[in-house]
Amino acid sequence: MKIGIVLYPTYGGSGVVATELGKALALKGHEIHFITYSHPVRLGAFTENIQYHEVRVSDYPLFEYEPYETVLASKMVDVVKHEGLDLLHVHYAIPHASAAFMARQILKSQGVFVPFVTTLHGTDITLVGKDPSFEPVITFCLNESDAVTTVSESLKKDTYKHFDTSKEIHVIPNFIPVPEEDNEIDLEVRRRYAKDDEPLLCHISNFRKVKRVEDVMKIFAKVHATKKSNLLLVGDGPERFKMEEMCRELDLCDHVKFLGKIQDTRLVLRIADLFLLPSETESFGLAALEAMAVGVPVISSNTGGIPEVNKHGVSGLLSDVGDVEDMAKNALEILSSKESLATYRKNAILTAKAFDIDKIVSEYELLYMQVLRSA
Ligand code: GMT
Repeated sequence: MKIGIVLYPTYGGSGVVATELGKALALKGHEIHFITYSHPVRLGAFTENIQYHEVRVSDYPLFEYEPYETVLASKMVDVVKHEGLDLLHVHYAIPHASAAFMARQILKSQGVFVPFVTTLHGTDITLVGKDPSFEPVITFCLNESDAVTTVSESLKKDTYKHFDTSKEIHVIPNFIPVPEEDNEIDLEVRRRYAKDDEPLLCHISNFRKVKRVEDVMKIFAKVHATKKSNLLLVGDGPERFKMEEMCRELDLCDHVKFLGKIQDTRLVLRIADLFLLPSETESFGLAALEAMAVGVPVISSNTGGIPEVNKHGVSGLLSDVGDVEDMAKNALEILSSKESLATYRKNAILTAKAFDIDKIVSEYELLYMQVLRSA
């Protein structure tokens, strides 16, 4: 198939999933065309079966706001026509699904039919989508999509709750390549951040409010007060400055490192003992799955789609949102002995295997074929 994938190219989970999906489909022989405004961070360069089409918005002085959606729709029309695409797959409802609708209508008027699949990732529905000013556009786009997918059962429920749609929603979860090689910890790298007998905790996110990064620091402070530990913080975003202040106020800076944005987060995860994800809401929690895949148990909140990924007492432990006391207690429980940590590590990998890339990518292929058959 020739597939156009429309995505946000930045560090967010939706962009990561869309890029990894495209790369996996390209490996299976499909021709993939990424359409977005800058080179997707996870794309890499010069890969067989992959082309990247940049959407460029001109900063004409008349425009106070650049009309990205319009330029994106025009780019989709162009790529579908000239590359002969069979299907468009848009990740994130706004503005990708509405631009896809417009592109499909323009192409129809020219005698070309191209269906589009919309994948909802979470914040497009749970945060942005709940802003009433977006509601009519999102509802319309869901109803007009040729197929809609969500990344968890929880997000599917939220979508039906917040939007007036009876459209069938297919749940296709996030995925991960689970490495076959053993997850031996690189002690030399680990020793840069922790002594051998000190636990190394880790959090990776875009430091937005929804991630409750202040809870990460609070949990860490409590764990550290009982058992000398260290914390690695990966990523950047609006809450980072506050976190740096908090770290100084709590006098934890000797044990906390802000690493900033790192492209291959597996390198950090592979030296960690625990992953912290205390989010306010999370449609899936790809970061938790990435940790589990390399054998890092997860201390998380029990909100949204997280319980579908992090299994309580198996791959980690879950608590109510904001209950940092319980999360710290849980962290100490997993770290209480080498045997306990080793069991959680092993079970985290086994749990992650249910989300193996090969299985999930086939689910998308089946859906594409179904859409093309009924088009
Ligand atoms: O919250 C983020 O990290 C970014 C956001 C996005 O849309 O890029 O992530 C959402 O999509 C991911 C991929 O499907 C999910 O794993 C995340 O749980 C989801 N984030 C939220 O729901 C807050």
